[in-house]
Amino acid sequence: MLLKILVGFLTGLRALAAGTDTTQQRLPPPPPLLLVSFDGFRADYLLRFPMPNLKLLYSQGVLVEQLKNVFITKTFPNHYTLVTGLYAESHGILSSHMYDPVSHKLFSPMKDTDPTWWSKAEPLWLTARKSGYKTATTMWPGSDVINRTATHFLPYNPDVTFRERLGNVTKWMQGDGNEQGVMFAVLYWEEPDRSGHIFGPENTTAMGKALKEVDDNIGLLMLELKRANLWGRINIIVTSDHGMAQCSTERIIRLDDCLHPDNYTVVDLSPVAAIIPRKDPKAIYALLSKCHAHMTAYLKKDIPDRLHYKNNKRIQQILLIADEGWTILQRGSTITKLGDHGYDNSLSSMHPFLAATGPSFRQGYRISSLQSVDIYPLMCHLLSIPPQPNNGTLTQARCLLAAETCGDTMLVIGLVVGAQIALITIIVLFRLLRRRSMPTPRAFQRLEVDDDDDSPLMG
Ligand SMILES: *[C@@H]1O[C@H](CO)[C@@H](O)[C@H](O)[C@H]1NC(C)=O
Ligand SMILES: *[C@@H]1O[C@H](CO)[C@@H](O)[C@H](O)[C@H]1NC(C)=O
Ligand SMILES: *[C@@H]1O[C@H](CO)[C@@H](O)[C@H](O)[C@H]1NC(C)=O
Ligand SMILES: *[C@@H]1O[C@H](CO)[C@@H](O)[C@H](O)[C@H]1NC(C)=O
Ligand SMILES: CC(=O)N[C@H]1CO[C@H](CO)[C@@H](O)[C@@H]1O
Ligand SMILES: [Zn+2]
Repeated sequence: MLLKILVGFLTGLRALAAGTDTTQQRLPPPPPLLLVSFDGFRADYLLRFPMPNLKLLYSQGVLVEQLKNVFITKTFPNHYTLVTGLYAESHGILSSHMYDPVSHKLFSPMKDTDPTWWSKAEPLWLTARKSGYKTATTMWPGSDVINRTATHFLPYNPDVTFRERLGNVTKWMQGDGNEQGVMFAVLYWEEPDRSGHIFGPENTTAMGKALKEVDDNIGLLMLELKRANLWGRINIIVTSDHGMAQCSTERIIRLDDCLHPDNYTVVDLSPVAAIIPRKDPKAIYALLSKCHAHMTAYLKKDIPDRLHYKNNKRIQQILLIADEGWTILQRGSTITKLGDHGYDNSLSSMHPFLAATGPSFRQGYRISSLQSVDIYPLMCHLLSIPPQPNNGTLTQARCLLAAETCGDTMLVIGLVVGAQIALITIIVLFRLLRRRSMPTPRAFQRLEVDDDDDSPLMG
């Protein structure tokens, strides 16, 4: 603990020193940054499927095996977190379906361009623009919001192929004689989320096919960046918004079994339901909280702090959270997908991964986990842009960078060395004691046993 505090203190001092450095010298512009999201890329797909191109990419860079994302583990909240560093309650995009009790507006993925939904936070493509950089977006959730767009953008259209999105991004990053290249670009692709929902993550045949296509697209990305002479000159982060859990017709929660649907309005249904009670909220909550063993009901004020999903007017009075793999249904409807996400963000099935490569990253380095809110301060650091207020830190993400000596590595080395010194000291002491205490048979016996136990550790 003490060591950790000391390391933290030293890191802080170093950051301070670095801060004063930059104000004194005029540094060359940083390498441009490309952030790519393959929607719904569950972390363990990397272990289950070959992915040769992705492996080639991170063998020349870094890998974060699991990214702890934010609740709720849905597409819109998590994509906005990646570019703002904020929990959903703070950036205001709480789900893919929302109701705002003040403006009485409804939000859905097909009705998302009204800026009032997004204005609680500023995505990095806007902040970077304000810092004088050119920016570009292709289909990222929230990227075609009125008055909040990047320098260049493609409006959302699922029919535009990956190759076309990539072609546009590359062109914008390259620039030409008249136009300076963009400094920060984001690229979004709908797979493997789409296949994960239809077939379920456990369908190895179907997911193998979808992930082969994703990996081919990563190969295309590497080729295209090489062709454009950007590979090796720009930083690239490849990540995702959330994972995917297997659903089943055998894991259904029917709200109608507990309460007549006339008693409440549903804003969002599964796997996390946002409920507005029509009448007596206490009575309706009481019925819903006893409804099913695999569903937890919360009154807004009782939503656990660890979810960071409470302090926002767009969170409704009652929240229902289904257990992993369970589906909440209403009005006699049936299950339509074999895979879903949105569940508790402490579940590893909900976590995506992160891979990165480029001049600023270490080579052949991996860490087991990182918070997704930490990616935003990392990207600001890479671009030398002052971050907006956010919920992330650079403490752990710093370890991924080539120019950094990592506090955590030093801590681990320190602990290992410390433990070895302690072990050797104890063994030497026991040996000494054993010699001195020969006359007492009982102590001798006990020490014999201890000595045997120690020997494997010595070897
Ligand atoms: C966009 O910005 C313009 C100019 O500032 C403003 O007049 C307009 O109302 C804005 N549109 C929306 C939808 O906020
Ligand atoms: C950019 O995207 C459009 C579709 O929106 C496509 O028609 C065009 O070919 C793309 N440009 C490049 C250079 O790939
Ligand atoms: C897996 O998906 C394939 C389609 O790729 C389908 O034919 C097959 O029935 C699915 N298997 C299971 C167990 O659902
Ligand atoms: C997250 O960051 C925002 C902006 O700084 C802040 O208002 C909020 O309190 C933070 N949340 C937590 C849980 O620290
Ligand atoms: C608890 C509660 O308010 N239940 C009501 C739900 O709606 C049905 C039908 O409108 C009423 O009969 C219940 O009293
Ligand atoms: Zn998604």
